[in-house]
Amino acid sequence: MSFTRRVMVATLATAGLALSSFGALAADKKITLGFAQVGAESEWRTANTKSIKETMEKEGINLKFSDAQQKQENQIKAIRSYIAQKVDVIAFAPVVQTGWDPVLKEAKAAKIPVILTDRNIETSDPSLYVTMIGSDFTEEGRKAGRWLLENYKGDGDVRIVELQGTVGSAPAIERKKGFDEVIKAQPRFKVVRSQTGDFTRAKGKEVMEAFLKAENNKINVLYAHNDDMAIGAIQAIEEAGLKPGKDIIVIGVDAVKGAFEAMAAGKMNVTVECNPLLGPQLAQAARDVLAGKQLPKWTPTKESMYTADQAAKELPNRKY
Ligand code: GZL
Repeated sequence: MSFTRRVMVATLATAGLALSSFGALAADKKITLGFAQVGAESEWRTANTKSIKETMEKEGINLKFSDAQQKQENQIKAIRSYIAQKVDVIAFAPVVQTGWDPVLKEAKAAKIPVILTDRNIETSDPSLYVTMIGSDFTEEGRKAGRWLLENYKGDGDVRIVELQGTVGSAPAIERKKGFDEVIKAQPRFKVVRSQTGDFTRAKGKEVMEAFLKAENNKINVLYAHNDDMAIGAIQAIEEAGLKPGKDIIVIGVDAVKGAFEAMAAGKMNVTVECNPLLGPQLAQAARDVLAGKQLPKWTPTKESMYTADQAAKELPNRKY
């Protein structure tokens, strides 16, 4: 082998060594992830936060965490602080769909990748985030609608009241869309009242009380965009002297423990699962994006649906 060729091979080998040691350094370097959580509004959110915190602890990822009390301005402030702290990756569950472009452009300018968890955003520039790890909320709404059409017992008009999630949030918009899309196939099923309960038990109870008064208790079905609002509404139904799960069919979403307890007590009929245990997928996505891997724009979560007859058996298996 000529001298020149030997020098070239040696140079490449050294460069290769440097690259792999640099690569090795990158792999060993402890990742710092800044997470801006929506709040602590529901059992689902509590389980989501627990999954993220426990996973990052287990995976040796340094987690900076903030709770925005369901306010977008607080999430934006938290993202800005993560940019200033030069974290390796930012993740957040957008409380509402719009208004994120300015702060995400700042993250892009700082060369910090952004991962969405749980909820999606509307943006003019999809390159502002790497992937969204979360559910298909429209399909969750369709599942609720299909269950109702297939299982409702009784003739004539079916008067439905709807407790919507947080105004402007992806789950509220999409769960409504999916449900309406399915029930329009049978016009006797009508949503007579629809209002936000902001995903909380307290608001769910308050709005259900108003629905019962306004409709003079003539309600056949409650469709709640999450179990917490359904559980609050169940209290209102009982205080009105009616039997939840019997006089008024109760449909929820999330499949949290509280829903299984209500179904086992005969007070709720069905819950559509929405998996909050996103920690492992988030840790994997953070590692992948920092290793330069291409990620799909949407990383779907796996989920099912549970009815009252399954509740008692399934309750001990529930992780959240
Ligand atoms: C759904 C999540 C929703 C839950 C609610 O992925 O965004 O927010 O359904 C929670 O319980 O408040």
